[in-house]
Amino acid sequence: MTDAEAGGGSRGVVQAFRQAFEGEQLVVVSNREPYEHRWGEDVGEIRVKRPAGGLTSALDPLLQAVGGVWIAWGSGDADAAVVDEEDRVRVPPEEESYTLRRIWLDQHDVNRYYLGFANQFLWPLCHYRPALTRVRSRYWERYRRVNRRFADAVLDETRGTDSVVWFQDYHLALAPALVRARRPDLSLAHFWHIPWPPLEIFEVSPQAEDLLGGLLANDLLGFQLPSHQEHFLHCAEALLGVAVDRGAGTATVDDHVCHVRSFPISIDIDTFIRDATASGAEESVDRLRERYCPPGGQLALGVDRMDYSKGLPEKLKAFDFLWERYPEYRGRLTLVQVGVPSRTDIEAYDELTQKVERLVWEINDRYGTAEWQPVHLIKQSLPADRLAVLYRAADLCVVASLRDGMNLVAKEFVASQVDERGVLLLSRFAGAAAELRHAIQVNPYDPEDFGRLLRDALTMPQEERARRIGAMRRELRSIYDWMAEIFEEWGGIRGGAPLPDDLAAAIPDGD
Ligand code: GDG
Repeated sequence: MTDAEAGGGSRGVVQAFRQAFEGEQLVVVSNREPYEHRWGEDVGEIRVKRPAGGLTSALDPLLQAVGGVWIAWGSGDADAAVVDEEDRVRVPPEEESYTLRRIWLDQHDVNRYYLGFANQFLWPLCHYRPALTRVRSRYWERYRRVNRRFADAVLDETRGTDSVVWFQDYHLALAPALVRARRPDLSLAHFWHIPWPPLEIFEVSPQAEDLLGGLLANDLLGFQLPSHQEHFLHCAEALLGVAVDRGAGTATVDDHVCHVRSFPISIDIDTFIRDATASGAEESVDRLRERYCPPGGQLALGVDRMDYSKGLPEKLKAFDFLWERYPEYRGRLTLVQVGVPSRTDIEAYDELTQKVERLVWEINDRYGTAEWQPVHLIKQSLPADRLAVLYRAADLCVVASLRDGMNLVAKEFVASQVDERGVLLLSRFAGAAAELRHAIQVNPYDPEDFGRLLRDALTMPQEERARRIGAMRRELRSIYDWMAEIFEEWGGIRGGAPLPDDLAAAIPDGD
């Protein structure tokens, strides 16, 4: 990729979609919605909050171009005020081009389906942390019920139409089977954004069979990496006894074939380059470096949700080791760590935040001086354009995930490094490590080696920095390539046989 080439990415996706599914309605199903309506400060004023995440903002232009329906949780406080009697609203507000169908969650749903089963069971399990899972029958019961609600909305929105349905992520593992049981003619695909763990971890799940059955109802099931794909096939084979063909990447239950593939997700490269080079960006880079970077020194950057999968304490311990073992970096290297608060109602996240704050305080107390503060912890979400400038300004970007499906931060840093002088230190346990081969790979569990690799990065000559980051920038693929690839694959295998009775029966009824 070159800066000039990056552009108009969504056009190719629209084409890929039309080629695969001409004349069919696209239905996207995700937990989070692309537009949120919120009450403003003036009486009766309603504001629209725009797509925030990378995937949401990449899918939105596709839906705008091809029309269709997006089904998601109506999480905004004014969402209910703008929908029609079918819970639908046309979006985007200024140029209505597709339908957003909202699902309502009450406080119990949020606590048990979202914070409970999805984020205190599936999330830790899929990040290889079974000890952090919390098994509660009320979580599971509500997860089933909410999945049933999403499935019912899909059935509503596809009635009398030829549609293809694309589910996103771990919140919706049961919905595909619930849909297929009633509409075997629909073509279903699902992308699982987080890792799929090995059998020895997944089998901890009391609901292993139901979860597998739910996902096997898809025609196409996508994971980030071949290893996640293999783990899933192994689980399906061992726990459900389904016929698996590894060469073909399929799991067959009677006459239904689920194609299991890997599609490493990426970012909208164009947007990051645009923000990193916008007018005033260079001045912002200078200001940021002046503020955080000691004169003649270097600036290290971390950007993570405050999540135990991201290895924040491990990262801090590696910096601690560096400043302790190589005192010449005291006063010459500053770490700016953006730690966006996340899932704050969950105890494990609260504990992590406290641990990170304590470590930062200790490090700053140990090495800080009147003129220099070693670590700046920014506990808030920054505007996206500011993030791109920060990526551009950094000498090092450090990703220490203990386990990560992909890690988009690593790719965003690479894209935003338009001056090609930054070094990426990337955990070997992040999915992105498979593609970003020119990063310095680190093992976050080994703080001493990690610390030494930080020092290697700090002493790396500019020529080598440019060679590494330049190679990664050229190889970086965009999220639009990822989507186009999924549509091509999906179009190639489309068609659906009825879900076998035993698999349909394995899925418990919701309400
Ligand atoms: C899951 C999987 C997979 C962070 N701080 C700010 C901000 N961010 C944005 C980043 C990036 C996103 O959040 C984080 O994405 P990651 O990929 O790093 O991690 P998860 O949130 O855990 O995502 C992961 C991903 O799904 C996609 O499939 O890669 O493995 O865990 O885009 O830029 N954005 C803004 N301000 C911030 O302060 N605007």
